[in-house]
Amino acid sequence: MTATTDPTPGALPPRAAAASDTDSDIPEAAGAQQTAERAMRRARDFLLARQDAEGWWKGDLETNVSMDAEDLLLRQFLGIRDESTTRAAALFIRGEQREDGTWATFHGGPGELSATVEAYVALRLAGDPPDAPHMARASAWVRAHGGIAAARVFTRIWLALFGWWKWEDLPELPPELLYFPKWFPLSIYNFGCWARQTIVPLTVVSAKRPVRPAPFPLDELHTDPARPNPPRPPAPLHTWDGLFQRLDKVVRAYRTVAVRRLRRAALNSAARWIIERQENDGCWGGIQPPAVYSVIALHLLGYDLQHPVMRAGLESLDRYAVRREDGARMIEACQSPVWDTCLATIALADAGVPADHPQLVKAADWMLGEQVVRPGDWSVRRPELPPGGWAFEFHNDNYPDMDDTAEVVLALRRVRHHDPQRLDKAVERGVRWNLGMQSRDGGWGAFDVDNTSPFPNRLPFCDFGEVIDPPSADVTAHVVEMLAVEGLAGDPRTRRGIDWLLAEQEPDGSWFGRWGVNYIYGTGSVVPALTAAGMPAQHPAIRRAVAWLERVQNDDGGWGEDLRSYEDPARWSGRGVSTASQTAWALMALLAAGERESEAVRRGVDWLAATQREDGSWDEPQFTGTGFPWDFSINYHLYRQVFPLTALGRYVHGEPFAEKTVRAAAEDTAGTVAAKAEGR
Ligand code: R03
Repeated sequence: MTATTDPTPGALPPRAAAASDTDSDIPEAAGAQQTAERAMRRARDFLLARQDAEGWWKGDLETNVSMDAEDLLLRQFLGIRDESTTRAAALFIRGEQREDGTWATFHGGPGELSATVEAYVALRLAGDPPDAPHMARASAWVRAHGGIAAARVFTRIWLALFGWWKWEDLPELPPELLYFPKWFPLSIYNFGCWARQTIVPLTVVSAKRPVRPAPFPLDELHTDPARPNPPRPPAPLHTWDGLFQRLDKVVRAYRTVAVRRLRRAALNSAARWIIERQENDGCWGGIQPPAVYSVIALHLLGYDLQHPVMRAGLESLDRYAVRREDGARMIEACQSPVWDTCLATIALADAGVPADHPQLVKAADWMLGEQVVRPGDWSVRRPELPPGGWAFEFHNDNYPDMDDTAEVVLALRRVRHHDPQRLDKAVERGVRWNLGMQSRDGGWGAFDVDNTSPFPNRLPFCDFGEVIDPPSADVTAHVVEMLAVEGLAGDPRTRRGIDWLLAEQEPDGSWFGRWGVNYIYGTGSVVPALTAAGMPAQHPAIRRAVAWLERVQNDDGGWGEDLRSYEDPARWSGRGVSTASQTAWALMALLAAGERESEAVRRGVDWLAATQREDGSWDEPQFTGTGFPWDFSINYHLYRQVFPLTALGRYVHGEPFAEKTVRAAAEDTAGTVAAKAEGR
């Protein structure tokens, strides 16, 4: 990443520029305002210096070693694993192992069986001997925790590819699934888009059941090598699990008699479905798992590695690799340029960077070029809706999402662009798309409408992560905030979104965080949305949220929430070591709720200022992003920068769109919001 333009503090509005720009001018007993301004300026300059010349920002998207292990297993399967890639990946994987021999899926988390199995196998591919102390510790731990048999389905699929697990002991996933009509309970369009894109190629793998020669035995990961695939106890027939287990048996029986022509046609349909969805850069959906399985599936269907589809697919996989300073190679689950760029733009604007600053204009130009202007899978449920959303990644035209669309619109509105008509038109299309993607219940999911079927979760195959995409409080809040800023606070659709949010509030006053950890993220998203829509700070829902945030503030003045809040909310909701991004989310909610002069806000701002590094950034080893609650966590490396900058900026300069928000309340002629405020 390179800096394009030097930051121009001289061009800042009077309020920020009036403050001293050199640290030495600040007296010892600097007030909270000055402390915040100094921290804000340093954070702003750090961020400005990290914009790519093309206009985007992108922080590393750190997840866990399953990504790296599966990348090596894929290369092994295709016969293209090379020494230098293996060595660099192994360096990363070894560095992530903990004292007890395990790997976790987030910083400070407990050892996780499937990740540990996969990482162990990857290190064996790299040549680490099973009796080396670090390897022996890992395999002993795996055996003590149920061995391979207790690992998730995805892990056992990877092992089955090399004969380390039996295909017969995996759930069936027939390619005929593609023929289910879109109204059918198990239609692929009832799965979340990430699951859909993964399941379609896996139906091919499941039908072909390929086994490549194992490069070594793996007895040490079985609890009993003589009985490597112990049967799982069946669930009672009258339960959903029991029913779906029987269904699996039926599909298994069908496998032996599968109508040949039907099966061949289904496999061809799967290939076509996959190839139609390959992006311009060769990837699938901008995320790693579908790309990995699509390459395997097409290979099994006879596409050789030189075929253009395969070449592009493999090249796209290389782009998920990040080189670390020590030469280690880390695989990203996906890349976040659109998300990082809109959040950075908002943060810089909050920090007082002028709307016509060349770097903001450049960011806006880049975002405008990223708008998705063609239909994708979402149009299966909304065939009449014109396109106009934004996706999270560089290339993902099939799967724009409502979260990115809302935040990009909010970001574009903070920039004074030289072609305002172009910007207005893009915003208009984005708004229309988001409005058209509202779910029946009034909320918004991330990628699809009404993706709420209870059936996908029942499949024995689906034992990892989320497989549906129902509305969430964080996405709904971002959309509501955007609609309010667009002057649509009084629109009945916005109202239904607000009602949905109010109904979702937890008894303790917080909101659940689906895509960020956790109740602090949910609450930090919802409160600013409600106030932007004109809800007075005195509204009981907002008072309860404020009280909750004040109650969970740490003694050091910051906020933090451990990922265990997803497993054990009673103990961990709102609790954990203070982090920069979570402290910022809490502050964003409190500031929106009119708490600027409160003790809680002052202490939070002080915490941010005191923990800031010399270079204007923050350390944040904790994972504060969520891929799937508990199962898959993300450390977005720019979260530690953009959210504190927004919080400090709003502390120093006030809320964005403050006049608009007041107007939204005044124009609320129907009196809905005011009526709610009085508890009617
Ligand atoms: C922050 C808000 C923006 N937001 C989108 C953010 C998405 C980022 C994560 C995408 O990465 C993925 C990783 C995955 N893994 N496994 C799966 C997967 C999906 C996405 C997965 C899990 C179950 C099935 C299929 C795939 Br079934 C590691 C809205």
